[in-house]
Amino acid sequence: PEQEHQHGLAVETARPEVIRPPLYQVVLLNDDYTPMDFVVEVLQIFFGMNREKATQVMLHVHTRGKGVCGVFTREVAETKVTQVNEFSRQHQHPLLCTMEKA
Ligand code: TYC
Repeated sequence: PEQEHQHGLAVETARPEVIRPPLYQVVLLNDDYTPMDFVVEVLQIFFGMNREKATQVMLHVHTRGKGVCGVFTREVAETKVTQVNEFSRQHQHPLLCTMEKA
């Protein structure tokens, strides 16, 4: 009852509905073998980061064990994870990318 009618009756007012899809964090995991330069490349290629930002995120993952590369809808996040993991395997690196509900 957001609006009172002149005759005292409560009238429901329709409001435009905003539907927010569930979001997922794409997460990069640290390992002991993947070269730092390769991780920086991955972050630039697949997450559109510049070299400076990619280096920051790589160092965060290196020191903290994992880090968020970006937040996306489910299908986009799934595609990023698959692309990063396939790219890493193609280059014989064990780098792992996963997703978590935000
Ligand atoms: N720990 C790796 C090294 O010392 C670098 C690295 C950073 C690996 C981030 C994975 O997601 C990663 N070469």
